[in-house]
Amino acid sequence: MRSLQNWGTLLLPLSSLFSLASCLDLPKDFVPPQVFKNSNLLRTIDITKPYVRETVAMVIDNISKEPQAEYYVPIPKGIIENISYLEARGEDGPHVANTAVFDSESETQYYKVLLSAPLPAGKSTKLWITLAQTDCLIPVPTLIGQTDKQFLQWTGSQYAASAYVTEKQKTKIKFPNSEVPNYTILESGDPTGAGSWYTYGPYKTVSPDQKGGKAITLRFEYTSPVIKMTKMERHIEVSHWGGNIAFEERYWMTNLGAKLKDTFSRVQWASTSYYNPPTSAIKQLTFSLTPGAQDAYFTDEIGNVSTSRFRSNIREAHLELKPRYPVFGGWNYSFVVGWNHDLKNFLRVSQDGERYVLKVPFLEGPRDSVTYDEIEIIVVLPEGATLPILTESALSDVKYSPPIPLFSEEEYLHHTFMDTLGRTSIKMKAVNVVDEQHKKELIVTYRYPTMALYRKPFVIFTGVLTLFTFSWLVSKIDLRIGK
Ligand SMILES: *[C@@H]1O[C@H](CO)[C@@H](O)[C@H](O)[C@H]1NC(C)=O
Ligand SMILES: *[C@@H]1O[C@H](CO)[C@@H](O)[C@H](O)[C@H]1NC(C)=O
Ligand SMILES: *[C@@H]1O[C@H](CO)[C@@H](O)[C@H](O)[C@H]1NC(C)=O
Ligand SMILES: *[C@@H]1O[C@H](CO)[C@@H](O)[C@H](O)[C@H]1NC(C)=O
Ligand SMILES: CC(=O)N[C@H]1CO[C@H](CO)[C@@H](O)[C@@H]1O
Repeated sequence: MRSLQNWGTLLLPLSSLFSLASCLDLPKDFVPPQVFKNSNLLRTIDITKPYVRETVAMVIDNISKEPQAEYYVPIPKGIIENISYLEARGEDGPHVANTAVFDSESETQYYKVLLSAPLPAGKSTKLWITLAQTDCLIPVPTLIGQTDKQFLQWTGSQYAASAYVTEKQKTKIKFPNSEVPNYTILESGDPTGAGSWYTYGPYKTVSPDQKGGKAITLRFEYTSPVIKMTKMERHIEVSHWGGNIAFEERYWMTNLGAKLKDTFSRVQWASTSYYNPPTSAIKQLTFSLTPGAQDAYFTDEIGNVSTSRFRSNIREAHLELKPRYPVFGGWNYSFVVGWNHDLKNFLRVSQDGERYVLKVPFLEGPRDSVTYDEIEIIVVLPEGATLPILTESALSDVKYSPPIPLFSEEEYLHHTFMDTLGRTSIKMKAVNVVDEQHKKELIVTYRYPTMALYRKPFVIFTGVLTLFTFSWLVSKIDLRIGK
Protein backbone atom coordinates (compact mmCIF):
# COMPACT_ATOMS: atom_id res chain seq x y z
CA MET A 1 0.00 0.00 0.00
CA ARG A 2 1.28 3.44 -0.89
CA SER A 3 1.66 6.14 1.67
CA LEU A 4 -1.08 8.51 2.65
CA GLN A 5 1.03 11.60 2.05
CA ASN A 6 0.08 12.11 -1.62
CA TRP A 7 -3.59 12.17 -0.72
CA GLY A 8 -3.46 14.45 2.26
CA THR A 9 -3.78 17.62 0.21
CA LEU A 10 -6.81 16.20 -1.58
CA LEU A 11 -8.93 16.19 1.51
CA LEU A 12 -9.16 19.85 2.40
CA PRO A 13 -10.62 21.33 -0.81
CA LEU A 14 -13.17 18.53 -1.02
CA SER A 15 -14.71 19.46 2.29
CA SER A 16 -15.59 22.87 0.88
CA LEU A 17 -17.94 21.13 -1.54
CA PHE A 18 -20.36 20.51 1.28
CA SER A 19 -21.55 24.08 1.03
CA LEU A 20 -23.00 23.19 -2.38
CA ALA A 21 -26.02 21.59 -0.81
CA SER A 22 -26.82 24.36 1.58
CA CYS A 23 -29.94 26.44 1.21
CA LEU A 24 -30.34 30.18 1.23
CA ASP A 25 -33.01 32.01 3.08
CA LEU A 26 -34.35 34.65 0.75
CA PRO A 27 -37.26 36.99 1.40
CA LYS A 28 -40.45 35.92 -0.35
CA ASP A 29 -40.56 38.67 -2.96
CA PHE A 30 -36.83 38.68 -3.53
CA VAL A 31 -35.61 40.37 -6.72
CA PRO A 32 -31.87 40.21 -7.36
CA PRO A 33 -30.28 43.68 -7.36
CA GLN A 34 -29.65 44.85 -10.93
CA VAL A 35 -25.88 45.13 -10.59
CA PHE A 36 -24.98 43.01 -13.61
CA LYS A 37 -25.71 42.96 -17.29
CA ASN A 38 -25.09 39.99 -19.61
CA SER A 39 -23.39 41.59 -22.57
CA ASN A 40 -23.20 38.36 -24.54
CA LEU A 41 -24.77 34.97 -23.91
CA LEU A 42 -24.74 31.62 -25.70
CA ARG A 43 -27.12 28.91 -24.50
CA THR A 44 -26.61 25.32 -25.66
CA ILE A 45 -29.35 22.76 -25.08
CA ASP A 46 -28.19 19.18 -25.43
CA ILE A 47 -31.07 16.72 -25.88
CA THR A 48 -29.01 13.73 -26.95
CA LYS A 49 -29.49 11.98 -23.61
CA PRO A 50 -32.64 11.01 -21.67
CA TYR A 51 -32.29 14.27 -19.74
CA VAL A 52 -31.59 17.84 -20.86
CA ARG A 53 -28.19 19.38 -20.32
CA GLU A 54 -28.11 23.14 -20.65
CA THR A 55 -24.88 25.15 -20.79
CA VAL A 56 -24.91 28.93 -20.69
CA ALA A 57 -21.67 30.70 -21.56
CA MET A 58 -21.77 34.44 -20.95
CA VAL A 59 -19.87 37.64 -20.47
CA ILE A 60 -21.18 39.52 -17.44
CA ASP A 61 -20.53 43.19 -16.71
CA ASN A 62 -20.68 44.87 -13.35
CA ILE A 63 -22.88 47.90 -14.01
CA SER A 64 -22.96 49.06 -10.39
CA LYS A 65 -20.66 51.43 -8.50
CA GLU A 66 -19.28 48.78 -6.15
CA PRO A 67 -17.46 45.48 -6.59
CA GLN A 68 -19.97 42.60 -6.89
CA ALA A 69 -19.58 38.89 -6.05
CA GLU A 70 -23.12 37.46 -6.05
CA TYR A 71 -24.71 36.47 -9.35
CA TYR A 72 -28.24 35.01 -9.26
CA VAL A 73 -29.61 32.34 -11.59
CA PRO A 74 -33.42 32.13 -11.71
CA ILE A 75 -35.23 28.78 -11.98
CA PRO A 76 -39.01 28.75 -12.49
CA LYS A 77 -40.98 27.04 -9.72
CA GLY A 78 -42.23 24.12 -11.87
CA ILE A 79 -38.69 23.12 -12.79
CA ILE A 80 -36.70 23.40 -9.56
CA GLU A 81 -37.49 19.79 -8.52
CA ASN A 82 -36.31 18.58 -11.91
CA ILE A 83 -32.86 20.17 -11.64
CA SER A 84 -30.36 17.40 -11.01
CA TYR A 85 -27.42 19.75 -10.55
CA LEU A 86 -26.29 23.30 -11.31
CA GLU A 87 -22.61 24.10 -11.63
CA ALA A 88 -20.94 27.46 -12.14
CA ARG A 89 -17.43 27.95 -13.51
CA GLY A 90 -15.36 31.02 -14.24
CA GLU A 91 -12.09 31.61 -16.07
CA ASP A 92 -10.29 30.96 -12.79
CA GLY A 93 -12.04 27.73 -11.79
CA PRO A 94 -15.26 26.66 -10.10
CA HIS A 95 -17.56 29.06 -8.30
CA VAL A 96 -19.75 27.98 -5.44
CA ALA A 97 -23.45 27.74 -6.24
CA ASN A 98 -25.94 27.79 -3.41
CA THR A 99 -29.50 26.79 -3.94
CA ALA A 100 -32.23 29.09 -2.77
CA VAL A 101 -34.68 27.81 -0.21
CA PHE A 102 -37.83 26.46 -1.82
CA ASP A 103 -40.66 28.85 -1.19
CA SER A 104 -43.98 27.50 -2.48
CA GLU A 105 -45.44 31.01 -2.75
CA SER A 106 -42.77 32.40 -5.03
CA GLU A 107 -42.90 31.77 -8.78
CA THR A 108 -39.13 31.95 -9.18
CA GLN A 109 -36.39 30.29 -7.15
CA TYR A 110 -32.76 31.37 -7.34
CA TYR A 111 -29.35 29.77 -7.24
CA LYS A 112 -26.75 32.15 -5.92
CA VAL A 113 -23.34 31.93 -7.61
CA LEU A 114 -20.52 33.27 -5.51
CA LEU A 115 -17.71 34.58 -7.71
CA SER A 116 -14.28 33.52 -6.46
CA ALA A 117 -13.27 37.21 -6.30
CA PRO A 118 -15.54 40.28 -6.35
CA LEU A 119 -15.81 41.82 -9.82
CA PRO A 120 -14.73 45.49 -9.66
CA ALA A 121 -17.16 48.16 -10.89
CA GLY A 122 -16.99 48.56 -14.66
CA LYS A 123 -15.23 45.27 -15.23
CA SER A 124 -16.52 42.18 -17.02
CA THR A 125 -15.79 38.47 -16.70
CA LYS A 126 -16.79 35.16 -18.26
CA LEU A 127 -19.16 32.80 -16.51
CA TRP A 128 -20.35 29.30 -17.46
CA ILE A 129 -23.45 27.74 -15.92
CA THR A 130 -24.28 24.09 -16.54
CA LEU A 131 -27.43 22.40 -15.39
CA ALA A 132 -29.21 19.11 -15.98
CA GLN A 133 -32.98 18.80 -16.00
CA THR A 134 -34.66 15.40 -15.76
CA ASP A 135 -38.07 14.01 -16.74
CA CYS A 136 -38.76 16.77 -19.24
CA LEU A 137 -38.57 14.79 -22.50
CA ILE A 138 -41.86 13.10 -23.26
CA PRO A 139 -42.60 10.52 -25.95
CA VAL A 140 -44.96 11.82 -28.68
CA PRO A 141 -46.85 9.76 -29.69
CA THR A 142 -47.00 7.89 -26.41
CA LEU A 143 -47.88 4.58 -28.11
CA ILE A 144 -45.90 3.05 -30.98
CA GLY A 145 -45.59 -0.28 -32.78
CA GLN A 146 -42.82 -2.68 -31.83
CA THR A 147 -40.58 -1.71 -34.78
CA ASP A 148 -41.68 1.94 -35.09
CA LYS A 149 -39.39 4.91 -34.58
CA GLN A 150 -39.64 6.68 -31.24
CA PHE A 151 -39.95 10.48 -30.96
CA LEU A 152 -39.46 12.66 -27.92
CA GLN A 153 -40.67 16.20 -27.37
CA TRP A 154 -39.11 19.10 -25.49
CA THR A 155 -40.71 22.45 -24.66
CA GLY A 156 -38.82 25.48 -23.40
CA SER A 157 -38.35 29.18 -23.81
CA GLN A 158 -36.97 31.05 -26.79
CA TYR A 159 -34.75 33.03 -24.38
CA ALA A 160 -32.31 31.97 -21.71
CA ALA A 161 -33.60 32.56 -18.18
CA SER A 162 -31.67 35.37 -16.51
CA ALA A 163 -32.16 37.69 -13.57
CA TYR A 164 -30.45 40.49 -15.54
CA VAL A 165 -30.79 42.32 -18.84
CA THR A 166 -29.17 40.35 -21.67
CA GLU A 167 -27.80 42.52 -24.48
CA LYS A 168 -27.19 39.81 -27.02
CA GLN A 169 -28.05 36.11 -26.93
CA LYS A 170 -28.64 32.99 -28.97
CA THR A 171 -29.66 29.41 -28.30
CA LYS A 172 -28.22 26.38 -30.03
CA ILE A 173 -29.93 23.00 -29.86
CA LYS A 174 -28.09 19.73 -30.22
CA PHE A 175 -30.32 16.84 -31.36
CA PRO A 176 -29.34 13.15 -31.24
CA ASN A 177 -29.61 12.98 -35.07
CA SER A 178 -31.01 14.97 -37.98
CA GLU A 179 -34.57 13.58 -37.77
CA VAL A 180 -36.47 16.61 -36.43
CA PRO A 181 -39.99 16.41 -37.90
CA ASN A 182 -41.51 19.25 -35.84
CA TYR A 183 -40.07 22.46 -34.43
CA THR A 184 -41.55 25.85 -33.62
CA ILE A 185 -40.92 28.39 -36.38
CA LEU A 186 -40.97 31.94 -35.00
CA GLU A 187 -42.12 35.10 -36.80
CA SER A 188 -38.50 36.15 -37.13
CA GLY A 189 -37.94 33.07 -39.27
CA ASP A 190 -35.99 31.18 -36.59
CA PRO A 191 -34.57 28.61 -36.29
CA THR A 192 -31.68 28.39 -38.68
CA GLY A 193 -29.34 25.49 -39.16
CA ALA A 194 -29.81 21.92 -40.21
CA GLY A 195 -28.64 18.44 -39.46
CA SER A 196 -28.45 17.86 -35.74
CA TRP A 197 -27.81 21.54 -34.77
CA TYR A 198 -30.50 24.27 -34.83
CA THR A 199 -30.07 27.89 -33.73
CA TYR A 200 -32.61 30.34 -32.33
CA GLY A 201 -31.40 33.95 -32.35
CA PRO A 202 -29.39 36.12 -32.08
CA TYR A 203 -31.74 38.36 -30.09
CA LYS A 204 -31.08 41.90 -28.82
CA THR A 205 -31.81 43.30 -25.35
CA VAL A 206 -34.05 40.90 -23.42
CA SER A 207 -35.20 41.96 -19.94
CA PRO A 208 -35.41 39.50 -17.02
CA ASP A 209 -39.21 39.20 -17.40
CA GLN A 210 -38.67 38.01 -21.01
CA LYS A 211 -41.54 40.14 -22.34
CA GLY A 212 -42.67 38.82 -25.73
CA GLY A 213 -40.68 35.58 -25.33
CA LYS A 214 -42.24 32.55 -27.03
CA ALA A 215 -42.30 28.90 -26.02
CA ILE A 216 -40.60 26.58 -28.46
CA THR A 217 -41.47 22.93 -28.92
CA LEU A 218 -39.22 20.45 -30.62
CA ARG A 219 -40.05 16.89 -31.60
CA PHE A 220 -37.18 14.66 -32.62
CA GLU A 221 -36.32 11.05 -33.22
CA TYR A 222 -34.74 9.24 -30.29
CA THR A 223 -33.48 5.81 -31.24
CA SER A 224 -32.44 4.69 -27.75
CA PRO A 225 -34.51 3.64 -24.76
CA VAL A 226 -35.22 6.27 -22.09
CA ILE A 227 -33.61 4.45 -19.16
CA LYS A 228 -34.60 5.45 -15.64
CA MET A 229 -33.46 3.74 -12.45
CA THR A 230 -36.30 4.45 -10.07
CA LYS A 231 -34.04 3.16 -7.32
CA MET A 232 -30.48 1.92 -6.98
CA GLU A 233 -28.69 0.53 -3.94
CA ARG A 234 -24.92 0.23 -4.00
CA HIS A 235 -23.28 -1.77 -1.26
CA ILE A 236 -19.52 -1.52 -0.73
CA GLU A 237 -17.95 -3.83 1.83
CA VAL A 238 -14.33 -3.53 2.93
CA SER A 239 -12.52 -6.53 4.38
CA HIS A 240 -8.95 -6.06 5.60
CA TRP A 241 -8.68 -9.69 6.64
CA GLY A 242 -9.53 -10.96 3.15
CA GLY A 243 -7.79 -8.01 1.43
CA ASN A 244 -11.02 -7.67 -0.55
CA ILE A 245 -13.57 -5.03 -1.43
CA ALA A 246 -16.97 -6.31 -2.57
CA PHE A 247 -19.42 -4.26 -4.62
CA GLU A 248 -23.06 -5.17 -5.06
CA GLU A 249 -25.68 -3.08 -6.83
CA ARG A 250 -29.43 -3.58 -6.91
CA TYR A 251 -31.39 -1.80 -9.64
CA TRP A 252 -35.09 -1.09 -10.18
CA MET A 253 -35.17 -0.08 -13.82
CA THR A 254 -37.91 1.26 -16.03
CA ASN A 255 -38.18 2.59 -19.58
CA LEU A 256 -39.83 6.02 -19.84
CA GLY A 257 -39.99 5.84 -23.63
CA ALA A 258 -43.05 5.28 -25.85
CA LYS A 259 -45.19 2.29 -24.84
CA LEU A 260 -46.21 -0.57 -27.11
CA LYS A 261 -49.46 -0.04 -29.02
CA ASP A 262 -50.06 -3.78 -29.45
CA THR A 263 -49.04 -6.85 -27.48
CA PHE A 264 -45.40 -7.81 -27.72
CA SER A 265 -44.60 -10.28 -30.49
CA ARG A 266 -41.61 -12.43 -29.68
CA VAL A 267 -41.58 -13.83 -33.20
CA GLN A 268 -41.32 -10.36 -34.72
CA TRP A 269 -38.67 -9.44 -32.13
CA ALA A 270 -36.60 -12.51 -32.97
CA SER A 271 -36.81 -11.93 -36.71
CA THR A 272 -35.89 -8.24 -36.58
CA SER A 273 -33.15 -8.57 -33.93
CA TYR A 274 -31.18 -10.47 -36.51
CA TYR A 275 -30.46 -7.14 -38.25
CA ASN A 276 -29.83 -5.42 -34.92
CA PRO A 277 -31.91 -2.30 -35.74
CA PRO A 278 -32.09 0.60 -33.26
CA THR A 279 -34.89 -0.02 -30.79
CA SER A 280 -36.66 1.89 -28.05
CA ALA A 281 -36.45 -1.25 -25.87
CA ILE A 282 -33.63 -1.86 -23.40
CA LYS A 283 -32.01 -5.04 -24.67
CA GLN A 284 -28.52 -4.68 -23.24
CA LEU A 285 -26.59 -2.71 -20.63
CA THR A 286 -22.82 -2.45 -20.44
CA PHE A 287 -20.98 -1.74 -17.22
CA SER A 288 -17.37 -0.56 -17.50
CA LEU A 289 -15.87 -1.48 -14.17
CA THR A 290 -12.54 -0.44 -12.66
CA PRO A 291 -9.85 -2.67 -14.20
CA GLY A 292 -9.07 -5.62 -11.96
CA ALA A 293 -12.70 -6.49 -11.18
CA GLN A 294 -13.25 -10.20 -10.55
CA ASP A 295 -16.05 -12.73 -9.94
CA ALA A 296 -18.78 -10.60 -11.54
CA TYR A 297 -22.36 -11.87 -11.35
CA PHE A 298 -25.77 -10.82 -12.63
CA THR A 299 -28.97 -12.14 -11.11
CA ASP A 300 -32.65 -11.18 -11.19
CA GLU A 301 -35.79 -12.43 -9.39
CA ILE A 302 -35.55 -15.80 -11.13
CA GLY A 303 -31.83 -16.38 -10.46
CA ASN A 304 -28.61 -16.36 -12.46
CA VAL A 305 -28.96 -14.72 -15.85
CA SER A 306 -26.77 -16.72 -18.19
CA THR A 307 -26.89 -14.15 -21.00
CA SER A 308 -24.22 -11.98 -19.42
CA ARG A 309 -20.65 -11.64 -20.50
CA PHE A 310 -17.75 -10.52 -18.36
CA ARG A 311 -14.37 -9.59 -19.81
CA SER A 312 -11.61 -8.49 -17.48
CA ASN A 313 -7.95 -7.83 -18.06
CA ILE A 314 -5.38 -5.44 -16.64
CA ARG A 315 -6.59 -2.53 -18.78
CA GLU A 316 -10.38 -2.89 -18.67
CA ALA A 317 -13.31 -4.80 -17.20
CA HIS A 318 -16.66 -4.95 -18.99
CA LEU A 319 -19.83 -6.58 -17.81
CA GLU A 320 -22.47 -6.94 -20.53
CA LEU A 321 -25.97 -7.71 -19.34
CA LYS A 322 -28.92 -8.86 -21.39
CA PRO A 323 -32.18 -8.72 -19.44
CA ARG A 324 -34.40 -11.80 -19.83
CA TYR A 325 -36.78 -9.84 -22.06
CA PRO A 326 -36.49 -6.56 -24.00
CA VAL A 327 -37.69 -3.79 -21.67
CA PHE A 328 -40.14 -1.66 -23.69
CA GLY A 329 -41.68 1.67 -22.64
CA GLY A 330 -43.51 1.40 -19.31
CA TRP A 331 -41.98 -2.01 -18.51
CA ASN A 332 -39.85 -2.68 -15.45
CA TYR A 333 -36.91 -4.95 -14.75
CA SER A 334 -34.99 -5.32 -11.52
CA PHE A 335 -31.65 -6.99 -11.14
CA VAL A 336 -28.50 -7.31 -9.05
CA VAL A 337 -24.89 -7.12 -10.20
CA GLY A 338 -21.82 -7.61 -8.08
CA TRP A 339 -18.07 -8.05 -8.30
CA ASN A 340 -14.93 -8.08 -6.16
CA HIS A 341 -11.66 -6.18 -6.20
CA ASP A 342 -8.30 -6.39 -4.58
CA LEU A 343 -8.59 -3.92 -1.68
CA LYS A 344 -5.05 -2.57 -2.07
CA ASN A 345 -6.00 -0.74 -5.28
CA PHE A 346 -8.43 1.48 -3.35
CA LEU A 347 -6.73 1.94 0.01
CA ARG A 348 -3.88 4.07 1.36
CA VAL A 349 -2.45 3.77 4.84
CA SER A 350 -0.67 6.29 7.05
CA GLN A 351 2.86 5.76 8.41
CA ASP A 352 1.62 4.62 11.82
CA GLY A 353 -0.48 1.99 10.04
CA GLU A 354 -3.72 2.98 11.76
CA ARG A 355 -5.24 5.69 9.58
CA TYR A 356 -6.72 4.63 6.23
CA VAL A 357 -8.07 6.48 3.23
CA LEU A 358 -10.45 4.60 0.97
CA LYS A 359 -11.03 6.04 -2.50
CA VAL A 360 -13.73 4.35 -4.63
CA PRO A 361 -16.03 5.47 -7.46
CA PHE A 362 -19.15 7.00 -5.90
CA LEU A 363 -21.29 5.50 -8.66
CA GLU A 364 -20.36 3.13 -11.46
CA GLY A 365 -23.56 2.15 -13.29
CA PRO A 366 -24.08 1.32 -16.94
CA ARG A 367 -22.22 3.14 -19.69
CA ASP A 368 -25.61 3.75 -21.36
CA SER A 369 -27.33 7.09 -20.67
CA VAL A 370 -29.45 6.82 -17.54
CA THR A 371 -31.02 8.92 -14.82
CA TYR A 372 -31.68 7.84 -11.23
CA ASP A 373 -34.63 8.92 -9.09
CA GLU A 374 -33.05 7.71 -5.86
CA ILE A 375 -29.70 6.23 -4.98
CA GLU A 376 -28.50 4.76 -1.73
CA ILE A 377 -24.81 4.11 -1.19
CA ILE A 378 -23.70 2.04 1.77
CA VAL A 379 -20.07 1.62 2.80
CA VAL A 380 -19.42 -1.09 5.38
CA LEU A 381 -15.99 -0.74 7.04
CA PRO A 382 -14.18 -3.67 8.68
CA GLU A 383 -15.08 -4.54 12.23
CA GLY A 384 -13.19 -2.34 14.71
CA ALA A 385 -12.78 0.56 12.26
CA THR A 386 -13.96 3.97 13.45
CA LEU A 387 -14.60 7.24 11.65
CA PRO A 388 -12.49 10.17 12.88
CA ILE A 389 -14.06 12.53 15.38
CA LEU A 390 -14.19 15.95 13.77
CA THR A 391 -12.70 18.80 15.70
CA GLU A 392 -12.18 22.46 14.84
CA SER A 393 -8.42 22.03 14.94
CA ALA A 394 -8.33 19.04 12.62
CA LEU A 395 -10.47 20.16 9.70
CA SER A 396 -8.57 18.01 7.26
CA ASP A 397 -9.70 14.92 9.15
CA VAL A 398 -12.71 14.45 6.89
CA LYS A 399 -14.84 11.38 7.58
CA TYR A 400 -16.09 11.04 4.02
CA SER A 401 -16.60 13.35 1.09
CA PRO A 402 -19.30 12.51 -1.41
CA PRO A 403 -18.78 14.24 -4.79
CA ILE A 404 -22.42 15.38 -5.04
CA PRO A 405 -24.84 16.96 -2.55
CA LEU A 406 -26.66 14.36 -0.46
CA PHE A 407 -30.32 14.15 0.42
CA SER A 408 -29.52 12.38 3.70
CA GLU A 409 -26.65 10.62 5.44
CA GLU A 410 -26.36 8.29 8.37
CA GLU A 411 -23.72 6.41 10.36
CA TYR A 412 -24.65 3.15 12.02
CA LEU A 413 -23.38 -0.25 13.10
CA HIS A 414 -23.96 -3.13 10.70
CA HIS A 415 -24.02 -6.64 12.21
CA THR A 416 -23.06 -9.76 10.32
CA PHE A 417 -22.28 -13.34 11.28
CA MET A 418 -19.26 -13.71 13.58
CA ASP A 419 -19.09 -9.97 14.34
CA THR A 420 -18.72 -9.08 17.97
CA LEU A 421 -18.90 -5.29 17.79
CA GLY A 422 -20.70 -4.63 14.55
CA ARG A 423 -19.17 -2.69 11.69
CA THR A 424 -19.12 1.04 11.26
CA SER A 425 -21.20 1.83 8.18
CA ILE A 426 -22.17 4.94 6.26
CA LYS A 427 -25.40 5.29 4.33
CA MET A 428 -25.70 8.14 1.82
CA LYS A 429 -28.83 8.99 -0.13
CA ALA A 430 -29.08 11.24 -3.17
CA VAL A 431 -32.04 11.99 -5.41
CA ASN A 432 -32.43 12.95 -9.06
CA VAL A 433 -28.95 11.96 -10.22
CA VAL A 434 -27.73 11.77 -13.83
CA ASP A 435 -25.05 9.55 -15.36
CA GLU A 436 -22.54 12.41 -15.58
CA GLN A 437 -21.85 11.72 -11.90
CA HIS A 438 -20.52 8.22 -12.70
CA LYS A 439 -16.87 7.61 -11.78
CA LYS A 440 -16.63 10.63 -9.47
CA GLU A 441 -14.76 9.70 -6.33
CA LEU A 442 -15.94 8.99 -2.83
CA ILE A 443 -13.27 9.29 -0.14
CA VAL A 444 -13.67 7.74 3.30
CA THR A 445 -11.10 8.14 6.07
CA TYR A 446 -11.11 5.83 9.05
CA ARG A 447 -9.00 4.55 11.91
CA TYR A 448 -8.35 0.86 12.15
CA PRO A 449 -6.08 -0.27 14.97
CA THR A 450 -3.75 -3.10 13.95
CA MET A 451 -5.17 -5.17 16.82
CA ALA A 452 -8.62 -5.08 15.23
CA LEU A 453 -7.34 -7.12 12.32
CA TYR A 454 -6.87 -10.08 14.64
CA ARG A 455 -10.27 -9.77 16.25
CA LYS A 456 -12.10 -12.07 13.84
CA PRO A 457 -9.53 -14.92 13.87
CA PHE A 458 -9.33 -14.45 17.63
CA VAL A 459 -13.12 -14.82 17.94
CA ILE A 460 -13.04 -17.90 15.74
CA PHE A 461 -10.06 -19.32 17.62
CA THR A 462 -11.72 -18.73 21.03
CA GLY A 463 -14.93 -20.24 19.68
CA VAL A 464 -13.18 -23.36 18.47
CA LEU A 465 -11.15 -23.61 21.68
CA THR A 466 -14.28 -23.35 23.84
CA LEU A 467 -15.98 -26.03 21.78
CA PHE A 468 -12.92 -28.24 22.00
CA THR A 469 -12.58 -27.78 25.76
CA PHE A 470 -16.27 -28.43 26.19
CA SER A 471 -16.22 -31.66 24.18
CA TRP A 472 -13.07 -32.74 26.00
CA LEU A 473 -14.79 -32.11 29.33
CA VAL A 474 -17.89 -33.97 28.19
CA SER A 475 -15.75 -36.93 27.15
CA LYS A 476 -14.17 -36.96 30.63
CA ILE A 477 -17.48 -37.04 32.48
CA ASP A 478 -18.32 -40.53 33.44
CA LEU A 479 -21.78 -41.15 32.00
CA ARG A 480 -21.94 -44.83 32.80
CA ILE A 481 -24.68 -45.93 35.06
CA GLY A 482 -23.26 -47.56 38.12
CA LYS A 483 -19.67 -48.90 38.29
C1 LIG B 1 -40.51 17.30 -13.40
O1 LIG B 1 -40.45 15.91 -13.01
C2 LIG B 1 -41.70 15.29 -12.85
C3 LIG B 1 -41.46 13.86 -12.40
O2 LIG B 1 -40.56 13.80 -11.33
C4 LIG B 1 -42.49 15.32 -14.15
O3 LIG B 1 -43.77 14.74 -13.96
C5 LIG B 1 -42.64 16.76 -14.62
O4 LIG B 1 -43.29 16.79 -15.88
C6 LIG B 1 -41.29 17.43 -14.73
N1 LIG B 1 -41.48 18.85 -15.02
C7 LIG B 1 -40.82 19.49 -15.97
C8 LIG B 1 -41.18 20.92 -16.17
O5 LIG B 1 -39.96 18.98 -16.64
C1 LIG C 1 -45.23 17.17 -37.17
O1 LIG C 1 -44.77 17.08 -38.51
C2 LIG C 1 -45.41 16.12 -39.30
C3 LIG C 1 -44.75 16.09 -40.66
O2 LIG C 1 -43.42 16.39 -40.59
C4 LIG C 1 -46.90 16.46 -39.42
O3 LIG C 1 -47.55 15.46 -40.16
C5 LIG C 1 -47.49 16.56 -38.03
O4 LIG C 1 -48.83 16.98 -38.11
C6 LIG C 1 -46.72 17.52 -37.16
N1 LIG C 1 -47.22 17.44 -35.80
C7 LIG C 1 -47.41 18.49 -35.07
C8 LIG C 1 -47.92 18.23 -33.69
O5 LIG C 1 -47.19 19.61 -35.46
C1 LIG D 1 -24.62 -18.65 -10.92
O1 LIG D 1 -23.51 -18.59 -11.79
C2 LIG D 1 -22.26 -18.69 -11.15
C3 LIG D 1 -21.18 -18.57 -12.18
O2 LIG D 1 -21.53 -17.69 -13.19
C4 LIG D 1 -22.16 -20.01 -10.42
O3 LIG D 1 -20.95 -20.07 -9.72
C5 LIG D 1 -23.32 -20.13 -9.44
O4 LIG D 1 -23.30 -21.41 -8.84
C6 LIG D 1 -24.64 -19.95 -10.17
N1 LIG D 1 -25.72 -19.97 -9.19
C7 LIG D 1 -26.87 -20.61 -9.39
C8 LIG D 1 -27.86 -20.51 -8.30
O5 LIG D 1 -27.11 -21.20 -10.43
C1 LIG E 1 -43.24 -0.45 -12.81
O1 LIG E 1 -42.91 0.03 -11.52
C2 LIG E 1 -43.68 1.13 -11.09
C3 LIG E 1 -43.17 1.53 -9.73
O2 LIG E 1 -41.81 1.72 -9.74
C4 LIG E 1 -45.15 0.75 -11.03
O3 LIG E 1 -45.91 1.87 -10.67
C5 LIG E 1 -45.59 0.24 -12.40
O4 LIG E 1 -46.92 -0.22 -12.34
C6 LIG E 1 -44.70 -0.89 -12.87
N1 LIG E 1 -45.07 -1.27 -14.22
C7 LIG E 1 -45.31 -2.51 -14.59
C8 LIG E 1 -45.67 -2.73 -16.02
O5 LIG E 1 -45.24 -3.45 -13.80
C1 LIG F 1 -20.66 52.45 -12.32
C2 LIG F 1 -19.86 51.76 -13.35
O1 LIG F 1 -18.66 51.87 -13.41
N1 LIG F 1 -20.55 51.01 -14.19
C3 LIG F 1 -19.92 50.35 -15.29
C4 LIG F 1 -19.99 48.85 -15.07
O2 LIG F 1 -19.56 48.15 -16.22
C5 LIG F 1 -20.21 48.48 -17.43
C6 LIG F 1 -19.66 47.64 -18.52
O3 LIG F 1 -18.29 47.52 -18.48
C7 LIG F 1 -20.06 49.98 -17.75
O4 LIG F 1 -20.77 50.30 -18.92
C8 LIG F 1 -20.59 50.78 -16.60
O5 LIG F 1 -20.39 52.14 -16.80
